[in-house]
Amino acid sequence: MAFTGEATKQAFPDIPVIRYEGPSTTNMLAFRHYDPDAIVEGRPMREHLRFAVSYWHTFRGTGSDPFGAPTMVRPWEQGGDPLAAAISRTAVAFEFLEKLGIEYYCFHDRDVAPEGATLAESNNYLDTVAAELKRHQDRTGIKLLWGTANLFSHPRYVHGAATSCNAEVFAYAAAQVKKAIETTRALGGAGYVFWGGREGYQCLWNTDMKREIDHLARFMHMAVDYAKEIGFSGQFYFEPKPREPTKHQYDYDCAACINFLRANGLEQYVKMNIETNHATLAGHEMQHELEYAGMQGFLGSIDANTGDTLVGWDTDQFPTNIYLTTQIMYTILKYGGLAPGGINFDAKVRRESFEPVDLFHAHIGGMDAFARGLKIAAAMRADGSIQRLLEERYASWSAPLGKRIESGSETFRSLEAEMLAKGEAAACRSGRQELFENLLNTYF
Ligand code: XLS
Ligand code: NI
Ligand code: NI
Repeated sequence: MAFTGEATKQAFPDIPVIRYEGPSTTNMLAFRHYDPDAIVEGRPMREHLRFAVSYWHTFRGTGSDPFGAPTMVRPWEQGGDPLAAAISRTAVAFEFLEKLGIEYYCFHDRDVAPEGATLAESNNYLDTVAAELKRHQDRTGIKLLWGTANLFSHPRYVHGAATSCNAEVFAYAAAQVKKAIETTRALGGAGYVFWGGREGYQCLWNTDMKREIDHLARFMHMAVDYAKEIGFSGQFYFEPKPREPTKHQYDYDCAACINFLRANGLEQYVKMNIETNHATLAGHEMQHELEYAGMQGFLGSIDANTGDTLVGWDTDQFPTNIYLTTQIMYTILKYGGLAPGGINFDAKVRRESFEPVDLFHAHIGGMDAFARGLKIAAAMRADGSIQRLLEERYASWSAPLGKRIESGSETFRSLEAEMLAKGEAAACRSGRQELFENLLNTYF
C-alpha cells in the first residue's frame, strides 16, 4: 500500500511508510517478519492476519490512569470545537494506517464522533464524521473490520445499558446501537461487536440477575432483527470480559457467552470476539478461549493484546510474546482462519510511551510478533510432529472399542461386560508434557 498523503500537513512527518526489510535489518521502523504478500499455507500473510487498528486506544487514548493525568503528546490535538477536531483526526488516523500498511480499523461510535447534547445531535455528529471516514476509505482502500457502540462512558450507563434497571436507559442504548449498526453498514463494515462494558453487577443483593440477562438477550435479538431489516450482512460478535469495570460481567468468558447465545437462540447469528487480556482476567489462557470457541464453530475475531503478569488490570498492552502469538496462530490455522474477522490491536501504548513514534513501534512489534507466530505455526503444521504425538496419545479411541463408544454403539451394560471380562483397563501411558513443550521450542 502506498501512502497517498492527502493531508497537507502530515501528523507524522518524520515517519516513512513502514516496509518489510527482513530479519537482518537494523531499522526499527521496518518489519522483520510481516511481509504482507509472502505466501504461508497458500495464502498471503495479509489475508491470514487481517490486522486492524483500534481507533479508541490509538487515536483517543490519553494515557490517564486512576492515579494520574493524561500524558500523551499528540500535536494534532489542538482542542477547540470537538466536531472539527474529530474530523481532522480522521486524516491522522488514515495517515497512520497507510504508513503501516494496515488495511482495517475498528471504532466505537463515541470515539470517532463526540457525544452531543441530545441523541439527535449525537447522531448528526456521527453522520458527519462517518462521511469523512467513508471518504478516506474510498481514497485509500482501507476498510472497517467492525464497529461498536460505547455503552459505558456516559453517566446514563451507570447501571449498565441493556442490563440497566432503568428501562429508558435500555431504550436509549437500543437507539444508540441502531445508529451504530447503520453507520457500520454505511461504511461497509465486515462486523459488529457487542461488548457492553457495564453489563454485570457490583452487588448481587440489588440485582435481579435473571431479568438482566433476559434483557441482554432481548437486546441482541433486536439488533439481529434490525440488521436483517436494513440488510446489514456483517458478522455479529460477542466479546467476553469477566470483570472490570463491574466485579462480575455476564459475558465472563467464551463458555458463559456461548451458553448465553445458545440458551437464547442467538447461536446462528453471533460468534466470539476473543481478547487475550480478557481471557487471562477470566483465569484462562488465550489458547484455551480460542480452542473452546473454535471447536464449537464460534471463533470469529480476536482483540490482540496482552496483560502484565504482575498487574491485575486489563492493561491492554501490545503483544510481543512470540510464544503467545504462535499459540494464537496455530489455533486460528487449525480452525480455518478468521475471515471475515481479523486481528484487531485492542491495545494501548503505555502511559510512559507518550510520543507519536511509540504508536508506530507498538504496532510494528505487534504485527511482527503475529507474523512470526504465523510462520512458526505453519512450520509446526507442515512438519506435523506435535499433531502425530497428539494422535498417538488418543490412539485407543481409533481402536475398535474407542470407535464403538464414539459412534454410540456401546452402553453402560456392554462396557461393564467388557471390563468384567478384562478385569482391569489397559495401562495408561505418559502424557509427555515436557516432550510436547520441548518439541514446540524446536520451531522457534
Ligand atoms: C474493553 C473492550 C473493548 C471492546 C470493544 O475492555 O476490549 O475495547 O473491544 O468495545
Ligand atoms: Ni476488546
Ligand atoms: Ni481489554
